[in-house]
Amino acid sequence: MRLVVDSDGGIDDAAAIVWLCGRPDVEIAAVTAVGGNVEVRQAARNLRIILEAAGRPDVPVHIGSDPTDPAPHIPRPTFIHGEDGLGDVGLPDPRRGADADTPAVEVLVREMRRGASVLTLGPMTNLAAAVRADAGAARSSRLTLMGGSARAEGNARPSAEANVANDPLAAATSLAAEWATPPVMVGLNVTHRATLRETEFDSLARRQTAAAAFLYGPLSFYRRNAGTLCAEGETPCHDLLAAMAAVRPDVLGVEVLPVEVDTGGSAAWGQTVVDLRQLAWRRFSPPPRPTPAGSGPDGNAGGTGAAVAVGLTVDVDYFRAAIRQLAGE
Ligand SMILES: [Ca+2]
Repeated sequence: MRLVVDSDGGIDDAAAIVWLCGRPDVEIAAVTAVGGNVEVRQAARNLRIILEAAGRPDVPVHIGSDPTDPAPHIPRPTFIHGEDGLGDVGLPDPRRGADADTPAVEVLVREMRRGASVLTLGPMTNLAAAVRADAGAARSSRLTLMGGSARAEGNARPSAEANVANDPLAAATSLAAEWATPPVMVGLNVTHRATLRETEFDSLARRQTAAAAFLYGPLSFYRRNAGTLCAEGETPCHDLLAAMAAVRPDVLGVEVLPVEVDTGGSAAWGQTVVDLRQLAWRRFSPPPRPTPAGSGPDGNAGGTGAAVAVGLTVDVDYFRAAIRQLAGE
């Protein structure tokens, strides 16, 4: 498959991109940088470092934007990704001097038109700009995103995941676009279950492969604080699971459900509101459906969000085995 990866250059982004570079069935057409964990230029620098470490310095990195739409204030997550976005382990500058000239949005539109799939691993600012620039481009493309949650849980805010919380309007715009198939949402409800344990860290620590040697330092930094919302002793690697879902759809069990993003200024600002009621209603024929949004007798919305393939279950064994394989086991 041909893929454009839009990333904010963090530690789990690094794991995702290194894994993708090792897949013979994936052609990475381009990587586009977005601001999120770090400012966009630092994200682009990190992405060049990651691609060089993965043996793919030829993949172009295109600069996009930092989020600009109204969003809740979220401090930079330096306690998760470090000051430099890659765990402050002293990685040398990339050997390749500059980023590619073409802006990220132009590349996204071009590649979507050509039928490439899109994988977003950061705020969806670049993608929303691409959708606004060319509303028809998404029709030829498929989207997998790391973001949101099927349930009201968050990491950047009580009920908002960081990528969506950093630019809720961009997420809403991107999900509502007309894609070839419903976008695949890889949210915290699945990424908090597909985790690295002591066993996977032990595999990486042996540094038997270039991938393990590169990822072990940053992931060890990440491990200190990234797993506070997971089971004890477990560390998520959100973007890696999203990358796997883009290439190996059966790693997730999905249901197509209406999803709306809270783009207002409320306590739930940045939450992905997934209408899980539909799962229960599907047992009935015909399913009971409230009247359109907000007008039902109980005042509840009718589930009028974008149709999204929401990841609800995850093949945790495949995820962990893939990490150990990356580490040469
Ligand atoms: Ca990311």
